[in-house]
Amino acid sequence: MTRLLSSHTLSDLRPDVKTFEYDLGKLTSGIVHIGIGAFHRAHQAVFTDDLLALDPRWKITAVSLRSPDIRNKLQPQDYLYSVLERSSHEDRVRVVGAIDRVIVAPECPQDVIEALASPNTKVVTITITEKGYCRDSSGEHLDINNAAIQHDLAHPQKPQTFAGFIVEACRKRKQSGEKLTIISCDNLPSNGRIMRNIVQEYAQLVDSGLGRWIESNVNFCNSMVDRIVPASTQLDIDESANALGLEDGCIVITEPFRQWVIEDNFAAEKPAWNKVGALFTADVEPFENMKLRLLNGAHSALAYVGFLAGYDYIHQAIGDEDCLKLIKSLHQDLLITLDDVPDIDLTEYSNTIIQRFSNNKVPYKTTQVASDGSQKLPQRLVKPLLIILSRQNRVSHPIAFVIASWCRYLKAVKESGEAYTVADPMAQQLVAKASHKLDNYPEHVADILSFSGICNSELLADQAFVNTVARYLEMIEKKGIKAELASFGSG
Ligand code: CS2
Repeated sequence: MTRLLSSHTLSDLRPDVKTFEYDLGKLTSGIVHIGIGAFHRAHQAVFTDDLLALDPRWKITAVSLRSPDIRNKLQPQDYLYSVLERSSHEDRVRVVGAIDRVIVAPECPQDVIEALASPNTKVVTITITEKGYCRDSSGEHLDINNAAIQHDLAHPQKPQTFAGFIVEACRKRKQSGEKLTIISCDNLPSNGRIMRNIVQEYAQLVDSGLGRWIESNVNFCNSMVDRIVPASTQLDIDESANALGLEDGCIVITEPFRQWVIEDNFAAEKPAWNKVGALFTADVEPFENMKLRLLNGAHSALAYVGFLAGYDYIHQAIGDEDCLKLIKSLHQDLLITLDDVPDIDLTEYSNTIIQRFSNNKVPYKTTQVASDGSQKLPQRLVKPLLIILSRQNRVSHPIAFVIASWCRYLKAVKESGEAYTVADPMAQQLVAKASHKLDNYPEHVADILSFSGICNSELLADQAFVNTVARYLEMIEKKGIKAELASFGSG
């Protein structure tokens, strides 16, 4: 039987597996990461693993805000795991030793507060997904009616949200006077600025003096993160032994590409991630907009359209000529909305994204990208649609087509009649609205879009926009998505 990856079995690794270039015993923790999913393990933890070879002070104390699964798998492996980078011509595998331990927040919330409050912790990184920010409908501020926020206000010593944890930790940091830097790594524009709003607004509700301390002592950095990392499957785990020579219950499969652009706004010490491939810059916004629209916007498009057209994976969807045509036309429109980005040719960037989506060695489920549409679509596609509307006084057809596909997707039934689950914080209500047959398509579309909050009232008052989405939805329902997609752009 294959042995389990751990610090005692490293000598069993296949010779081509890259291992860490530092002494595991000599590392100290300097970072707390909240949200230890596959993305963190393949992204920030890999940058940090490279950095540890140059500077041993930055081992990561990871926190899972919900499930104990990853901790249960990593603990018997001494928190070691592997990252398998796959492209059409090559597989490369490495073992990462950057994680010190994993705290499961619901089991011991005080340990999370202690880790965040520790003077050794200089930097906190977060990947808590769009919905983890607990934003209100403006997308920028705290939703005080959010159930988890209400819980934290009532039980400050047993928080569930990032804001709840960080504010309690800052109460302790205030005593030691230790400054802190928080880096947001979620797919939101100005993610650090939004998190600062959320934390400040929450702190004001709890203790305004503490709020003032946070304002002067905690810095929030925007950051743009990029790497395609599908959720790991049991098959990946079963096959880990082939790549490693050892079994790894936490292996992550990813593409070779990775990018991290971080706002250079640190409160105190700064891990030198720039020495291992990250970019520090004064202004992350152009990078964020580029990535959120050209990559994530196109990803969402392929997720809804591709899924409805019968594709389980993104690489299958982009392999369909008509989907590809739609994505190219979407990219043309999205490019209009972007400013220049330092040292990046945006057309070349768009082409690279199509190649990355085509990587069938890193199969990414359309349903994974399709999740949480109400949280993702505003920044990925609605914002650019608004920019095109104001600059060129026209509705972007590829974006309208994708929004119509999302409305169709929300019905939770395939064209074949087979049912599926829609994952979204508003799933129940959205599915009910999308399934409720209205004869008048424009009214139906306006009903879904206004309830979901993805469009503001000004956009909903734009009849040309609502009618365009409504016409696409009607055609998708009457002709079927494949036929409507085939005729897209020809009329
Ligand atoms: C994807 C992203 O699931 C999704 O919504 O669009 O996770 C995407 O794979 C990453 O942002 C790539 O960096």
